[in-house]
Amino acid sequence: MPFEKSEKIWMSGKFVNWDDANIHILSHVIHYGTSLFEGLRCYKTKKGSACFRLQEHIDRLYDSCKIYRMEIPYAKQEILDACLETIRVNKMEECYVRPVVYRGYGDVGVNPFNCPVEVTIAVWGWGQYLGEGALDKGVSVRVSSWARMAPNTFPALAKCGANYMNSQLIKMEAVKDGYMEGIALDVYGYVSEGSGENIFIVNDDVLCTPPLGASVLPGITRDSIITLAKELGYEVVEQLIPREGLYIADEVFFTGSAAEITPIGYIDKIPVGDGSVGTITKQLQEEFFAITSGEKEDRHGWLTYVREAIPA
Ligand code: PPE
Repeated sequence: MPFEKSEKIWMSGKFVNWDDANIHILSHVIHYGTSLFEGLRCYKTKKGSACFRLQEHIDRLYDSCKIYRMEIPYAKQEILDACLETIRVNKMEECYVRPVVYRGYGDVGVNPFNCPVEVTIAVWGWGQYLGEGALDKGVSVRVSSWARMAPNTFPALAKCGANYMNSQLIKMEAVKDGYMEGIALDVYGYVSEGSGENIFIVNDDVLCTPPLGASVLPGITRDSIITLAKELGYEVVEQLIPREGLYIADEVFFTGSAAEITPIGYIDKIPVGDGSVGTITKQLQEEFFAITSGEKEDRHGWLTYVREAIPA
């Protein structure tokens, strides 16, 4: 999935040119994976550009940092405003927003406490995360031979850069084998999540997604889909899913800020249903995009306008 550069990146309070947004090679983050980050989308709506669930993403960023004993040297509102300002400065109508908090240059060795906590925010144009056409046609995936991290090792509730070494193993294996993505199981063999997405299965009109204890990121899109599905009258359960449950589900789909609602057509070459996009998946996709595009009322207050919302 190609991306489109923007002009300026916010680095610790200042805008610098995209090509000059550098850090010291001895920054703690380079050696030990000390970064906590977020990713969210800003959508073009009829009332102007708006970020989807910006507040919740910033809240999760602070939670991730709390787990790793990192104090962000800015108030939440300052980071939130800086995200909006970065979109405005880059004149983006629609983009992906990536705030990152990391330990910079100060000391060597594992102990992070003498390395400063730095914050940066970049925005770029990003198309469909799992390939052109993924949202309409669905993707073919494999169950990974790599497990997601075990409880009490790498905290799954923290969106830490280091966790993405595990994600990379899952992704690389899938790509090398000709799949768009991998589904990881947890260390007990239950379904966990994709390398960068949460997962849902649908059976007899009931949605099921792994609970937070199954080494998943507490996805904000996951939460949005749980809310929307319940509003549409579906039952939603958070339950452990055995691997084989994937093969016999009526529908399976991924959720994520980047992946949005991506249907899964095949798992290990076995068709999900008949391999085409499921009706409930489609219905949830439509509901989700009706809100992100501003076509339907933002009844949950999920949109933060980049500028003043244009009155209807
Ligand atoms: N699990 C993982 C491991 C994950 O990385 C993401 C988001 C999710 C679940 C879904 O969370 P949420 O975005 O809050 O619904 N992955 C981000 C990074 C993707 C990347 O390649 O970078 C994203 O979707 O922005």
